[in-house]
Amino acid sequence: MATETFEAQNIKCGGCAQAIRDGLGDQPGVTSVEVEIESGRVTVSGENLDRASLAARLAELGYPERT
Ligand SMILES: [Cu+2]
Repeated sequence: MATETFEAQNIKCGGCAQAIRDGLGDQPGVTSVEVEIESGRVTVSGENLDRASLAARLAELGYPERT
């Protein structure tokens, strides 16, 4: 089991967290997604995770990584 952590922008509420759980949860290898609303931290767990494509998906959902 591996994890990838992202510091994302624009996470404001439970709806955002749910959109991220849904939007990343169906990506290849992903088994769980945790979202901390206050910090904007997103932790993805799974096998053979592709960090770049997860980051791209997060951005596509409207929550790009902080630069
Ligand atoms: Cu929201």
